[in-house]
Amino acid sequence: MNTPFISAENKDFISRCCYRELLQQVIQINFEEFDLEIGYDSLTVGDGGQVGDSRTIILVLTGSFVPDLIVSMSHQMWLHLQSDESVGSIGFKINYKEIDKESCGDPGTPLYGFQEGSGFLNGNVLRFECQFGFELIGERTITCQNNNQWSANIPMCICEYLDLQSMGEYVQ
Ligand SMILES: [Ca+2]
Repeated sequence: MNTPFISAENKDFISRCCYRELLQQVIQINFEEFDLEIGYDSLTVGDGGQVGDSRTIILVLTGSFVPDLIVSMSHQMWLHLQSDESVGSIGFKINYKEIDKESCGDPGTPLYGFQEGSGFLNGNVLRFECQFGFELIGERTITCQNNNQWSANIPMCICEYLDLQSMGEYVQ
């Protein structure tokens, strides 16, 4: 692991501009709630200090399907909410935290499931299993990509009985 060299003369410069980079932290946001009018209202998430800079856009989100979490590559992140003039949206609720650089963060564990893996760093792979009686829907393994995003959302564990019923295949 590389530790940045700090001399007496560059210490002041660092304390003014870059100490977060030295701490090697990036920003992770999690969505607790998200529901925007699909196609008309959107939330743009960007990486860096320049709000709206199209070169730094990570994702544009609309509707109700969102990633489990989004992680920046730098120590700054911007969010830009846009709505049209008609039809309201519930909106969104997020929380954020600082995590180590070159990490995708902990995406969590599915309800009624397990998470196995070596960590959350770039290149690490997580594997998911469901408890007995629950079926895994989605990706069984996900990879922490070099852009600090997981390759997919975590899967869901669905009760097999409920799943069959919801698909209209329940046999009495
Ligand atoms: Ca709207």
